[in-house]
Order: sequence, then structure tokens, then C-alpha cells
Amino acid sequence: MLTIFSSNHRLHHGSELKDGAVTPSFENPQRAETVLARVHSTGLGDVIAEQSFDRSCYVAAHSERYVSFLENAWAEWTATGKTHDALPLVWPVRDLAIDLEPGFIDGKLGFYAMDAGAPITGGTWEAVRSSANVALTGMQRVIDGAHGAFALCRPPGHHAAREYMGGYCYLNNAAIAAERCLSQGAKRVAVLDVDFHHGNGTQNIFYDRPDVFFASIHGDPHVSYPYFAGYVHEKGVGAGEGFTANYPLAKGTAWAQYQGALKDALARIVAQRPDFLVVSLGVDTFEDDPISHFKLTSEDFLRMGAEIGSAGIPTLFVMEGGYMVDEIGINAVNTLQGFESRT
Ligand code: OKP
Ligand code: ZN
Repeated sequence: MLTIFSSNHRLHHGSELKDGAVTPSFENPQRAETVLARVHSTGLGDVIAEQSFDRSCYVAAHSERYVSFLENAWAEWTATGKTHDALPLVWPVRDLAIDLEPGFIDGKLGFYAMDAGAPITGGTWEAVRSSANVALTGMQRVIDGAHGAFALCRPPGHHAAREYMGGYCYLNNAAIAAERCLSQGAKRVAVLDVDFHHGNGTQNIFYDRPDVFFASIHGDPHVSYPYFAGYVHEKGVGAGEGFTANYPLAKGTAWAQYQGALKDALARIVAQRPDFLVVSLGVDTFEDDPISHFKLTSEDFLRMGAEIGSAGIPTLFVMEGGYMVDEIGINAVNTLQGFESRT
């Protein structure tokens, strides 16, 4: 399987506000390097660099003003004399004004963020843009006939919504790839999100649409980040009603329970007869992940990949989370090898 990788991911490593303290982000450059090393050591296939794509590819999944914010945030932040990473401190919740963009960077950061987990540094935009281009390059290969490809994206994307960042995510790489399929003539696309955390951003982008079916298997939001999305009753709205499927699972979920949800999600995806499948591949469902609490083993990722492969749909895998850096490469590549064993 072909892998797409950008060394520009190294330009981004920020801080996050976690457990009441500002600390280096769990989402660090070593993650992508560990996965890349495993791609090489297992002989998974060729590794190529990303191509560049027009800005309009990002605006297909996000608002124009949000993309402009991402492009200009660091310059606006440093213009005020600040030197640390930019993090938001105030958010427009409930009855506050949610549709008037503030004119000053401190306000804009809160307006365009769901949490203090997506820092903006001097290198962030370049890394984020490259990460989206990695997904677009991989998607184009699948559109052009490859049965599978692996977009080794970093930073990840699935918490990024049409108009906000959060949870280490800025541009939604999986959603941008799905939009690419549609702009290239596909009629229907499915996105399967197997990251431990609910893909609230992807859900948000496609919630009212029947052309992109979205399924997410994740830790129950009652007790797991992102807390405010991912419940079973969230099924889409308007023309998109019935085109979102959520599978919240309990703390401690192991393969036996996970497999049932995965089979159900895949059956629903196959029933849509999508032209392409995008998999948001987070491997933070691993038993030793430091910030999650499912109990999948490294062998279970082979099984997960095989289940996905059995759907028989041309598939782009997009890297999302996974934070146990020693094992992230094994678990990600196991999923891809499991997929290939069924194709
Ligand atoms: C990203 B992905 C809030 C940070 C809370 C967020 C975890 C994000 C996971 N300041 N932690 O889905 O793996
Ligand atoms: Zn995650």
C-alpha cells in the first residue's frame, strides 16, 4: 500500500491546557516518525511526498473566514507582542454571541476553537496545510484507481469542524478528502471513524447531507472527550437524517464488544453503496494508550483492518490519534496489513 508523508509536520509542536496546566502536547512529532519507521521496516510499500492543492479544497469542508483565521492567526498573535503558542481563553457558549466574529485575536481564538487543545505556533499553518495535502494526494490516488492508500497525516483532523479547531485538529483531513471525491465525480462517500474519540468535526461538516455517510465508534461522550457530541441519538438532520451513525462504547471495551459495533457500522456503510471509503484511523483504542480507555491489542488492529477490507470499497486511511508512541507504528500498520489481507 502506498503511504503519503510530509516532513512539514515537524514544523508543528505546541502546548495544550491539560489537567489545569499548560504542558507539551501529547500530539507530538515523534508520533508520525514512529509510524513512518514502521511503514519502512515492514515493507508496506512506497512512501511519497504530498502534492500541493488549491486553497479551495480546504474551503470545501470549512468556511472561508475560518481558513483565513488559520492562515493569519500567528501573525495577529505575535503582533500583540506575545511569544508563547496561541491558545484560546474565552468561548461563546449558550446565550453568548455565536455569529459575530471578534476583531481581535484573543476573541477570534475562542470564536474558532472548541477547547484549549489546538495551539497555534509559528509553524502550525504550514504543517496543517501539508497534512491536508497529504490526505488529498492519497485520495487522488484512490480516485485514480488504487484500492487502498495511507495518508500519514499530522496534525490530525477529525475534531476540526466547518468553523472551529480543537483536540489537536485544525483542518479536517478526512472531510477534505471526502469532498475531493465528490468534486471529482463520486456520488456517495462514507467516512468511518475508528479513533477512540468521537469525530465531532467530521460529523458537523456532513450532518445535514445525504451524500456523505458518517459512522463513528468511540468512547461514550458521557465520560470521554469530546463530551458534547457522539451520542446514539445524533443521526443527522434534514436531508442528512439517517446518514450519521454513532457507536459510543463503555470504558474498558475490548475486541469482543468492539467487533460488533464495527460489523454493524460496516454493514450500514456497504448498504449505502459508496464509491469511496475514508477511514479516520486513530489507534488510541489501544490498551496502553495514555489518554484513552479501550482495551484493543496490537493483534486486534489486524482484525480491524481485515473487517474493513472485507467491505470491498476503495479506501483511504487517514491518520488521526494514537499516543503510545512505542506502539503507534505497529498498530497503525497492522490495520493496513489486515486490510490488504482481504483485498
Ligand atoms: C485527539 B484525537 C483539552 C485537551 C483534551 C483532547 C484529546 C484529543 C484527542 N485541552 N484532550 O481524537 O486523538
Ligand atoms: Zn483520538
